[in-house]
Amino acid sequence: MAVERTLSIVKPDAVGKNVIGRIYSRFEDAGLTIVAAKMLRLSEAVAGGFYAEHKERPFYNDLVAFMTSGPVVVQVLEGEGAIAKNRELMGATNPQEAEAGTIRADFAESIDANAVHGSDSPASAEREIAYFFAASELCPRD
Ligand code: RTP
Ligand code: MG
Repeated sequence: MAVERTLSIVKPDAVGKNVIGRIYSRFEDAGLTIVAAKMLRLSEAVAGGFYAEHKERPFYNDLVAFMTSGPVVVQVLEGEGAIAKNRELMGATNPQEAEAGTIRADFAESIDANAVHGSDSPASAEREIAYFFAASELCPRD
C-alpha cells in the first residue's frame, strides 16, 4: 500500500480532557508518524473554511462554534494507507456507534464533541494539509 499523508485534528473536547498524548500514542502505536504539528485556536473564519463542505448542513453552525470553543492540535500523519488507517483508529462519527478501542469510543462524549478529525479521502487530505501547513513546515523522516 502507498505511503500517504492525512490531516488530523485533536478537537477542543480532547484537548480540554488532557488526552493529547494518549491520542498521539494511538497514532504512533499504529505505525503512523507525526510529520507536522501545531496547537492553535481556530477563528470562526478558519473553522468555517475548513468545514466549508458542510456549509449547508443543519449542524454547521454548531460545528463551527464547537471547533472555536477552545484550542485544538493539528497534525499531519504519514504512513502506509494513512488516510483509512487514521479513520479506523478514530471510529464512527457518533461515539455511541464507534467500535470499542477506537479513539472516539474511548475519549468522545457526543457526535458534536467527538475528540478527533481525520481527512476522509486523498483529495481532502491534500486540501486540509495545505489549509494548515506550508510545505516547509512538514518534517518527514529520512
Ligand atoms: P470529521 O470531519 O470531524 O473528521 O468527522 P467525520 O468525517 O466523521 O464526520 P463529517 O460527516 O465530516 O462531519 C463533521 C463533523 O460534524 C459533526 N456532525 N454532526 N449532528 C449531526 O448529524 C452531525 N453530523 C456530523 C460531527 O462533529 C462531525 O465530526
Ligand atoms: Mg469529515
